Amino acid sequence: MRTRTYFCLLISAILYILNNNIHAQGSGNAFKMDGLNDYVGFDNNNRGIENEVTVEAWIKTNSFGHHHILSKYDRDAERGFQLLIQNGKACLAGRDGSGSYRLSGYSATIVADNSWHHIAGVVHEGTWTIYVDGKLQNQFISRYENTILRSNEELLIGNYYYSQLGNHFYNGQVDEVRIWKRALSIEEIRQNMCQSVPVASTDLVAYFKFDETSGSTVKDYSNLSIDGVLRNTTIATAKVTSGAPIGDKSIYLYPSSWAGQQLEIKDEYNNSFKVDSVGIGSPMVGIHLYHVRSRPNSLAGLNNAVDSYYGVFTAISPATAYKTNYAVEDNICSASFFSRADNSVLFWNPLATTVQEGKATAKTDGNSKEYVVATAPVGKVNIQGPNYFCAGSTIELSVISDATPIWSTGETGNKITVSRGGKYWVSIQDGNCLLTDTVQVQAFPKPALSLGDDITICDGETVELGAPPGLNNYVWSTGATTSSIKATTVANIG
Ligand SMILES: [Ca+2]
Ligand SMILES: [Ca+2]
Repeated sequence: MRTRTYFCLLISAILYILNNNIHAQGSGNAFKMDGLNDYVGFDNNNRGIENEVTVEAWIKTNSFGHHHILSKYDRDAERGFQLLIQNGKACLAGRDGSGSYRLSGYSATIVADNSWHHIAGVVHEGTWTIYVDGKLQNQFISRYENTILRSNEELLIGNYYYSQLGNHFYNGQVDEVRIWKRALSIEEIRQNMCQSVPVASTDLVAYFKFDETSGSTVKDYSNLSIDGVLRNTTIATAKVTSGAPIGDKSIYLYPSSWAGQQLEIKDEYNNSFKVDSVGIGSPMVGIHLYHVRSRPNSLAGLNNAVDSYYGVFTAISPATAYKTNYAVEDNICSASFFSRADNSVLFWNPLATTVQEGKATAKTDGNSKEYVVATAPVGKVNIQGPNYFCAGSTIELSVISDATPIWSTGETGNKITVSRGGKYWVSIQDGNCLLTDTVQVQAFPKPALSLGDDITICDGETVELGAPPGLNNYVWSTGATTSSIKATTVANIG
């Protein structure tokens, strides 16, 4: 029994470690829908949506069919909205109570290219808009003033069902789906798309991370907490490691000119990760830099454990190239950049890294990627050993170093023996930095010590014996420690 208990504890510990290593970082997991019958169903709660809405999702698909990423659409009541893909292009559609079917129009960008894209649909004051990767793609201005989106139809992710039209299953991966009961501005969409948002964000009425690993319940992280159920598959089957570019914090640029533009994130230790020299790739429109404040889901390929990492997402299409720079608060002596395509790739590849003036730089192609930097900050070298000794004897000076120290005596090695006073220094090449330390060693002359000729005294007589005064310590054969003693008995004192 006891053996079995230990065995179970061991298995639990291993599972705990595996779960902690694999699922908590960056975008975590995503769900892969098979396009045949998989979808997530929710109840028909309207979630407080009235006359405006924002729906957003990260998707990865290569299917050009007619698929619905999300729907909350009551065809009979003629209210609600759908986020869909047709012919590889994204669109927000729905009805607003007017009797007309509204479409934002299809995105110019083909989103079914097997890359991760952020899709956002917004209804605001009767205008239906579709964004891809933070860029406005198409828009329909209805000028209808009484827009009502309220719908008591079930929310579905990965499907739209209507009795007369059947199902429209989504075929591909989906992650980080959010619904807001408010129209987000383009700046808000860009600000939020590459970072997780606080679960208590105002007007956030549905938030699905798809990080579950078992069962069939799909957790709603919004304050409403209206969970869903994965249908016609299991989470164990549907879950994949997500490659969506999502960090804990992100910043972005969508400039009219790229000249001189840069993005910089500083971590809690004031270390800086910077992207600059962004080459212009047509039709690249924006770039996001995100920081994940936890250990990556895999350390394979790295030469060191790291506790955070960074990612770059290039909107719509890659730039031609860009540079990543890393500076720690102290200078860097040596550094290696590593990159991987995204969170779903469990191996890091080294990048050619330059270290100059305490800063590490790697030039990289213009693709979306994740990065870690393994660095060695400027070390310190300290010569250890006494700084004085008696002439005629020797002392040892030493340093602790993995690299080879070079001493002022020309010797190499971690210690030297010194028999003369003077100035000694050591230098150690640590990556790009030369570390040095200096000590001044003093050799004291040996004091002359003599008690003179032997003296004979009679019983009862006393004689004072003295050593030279002013020395640091004295020890007599009697145990006395003063500079002079009074001898009263016959003894061979010195
Ligand atoms: Ca996720
Ligand atoms: Ca299925």
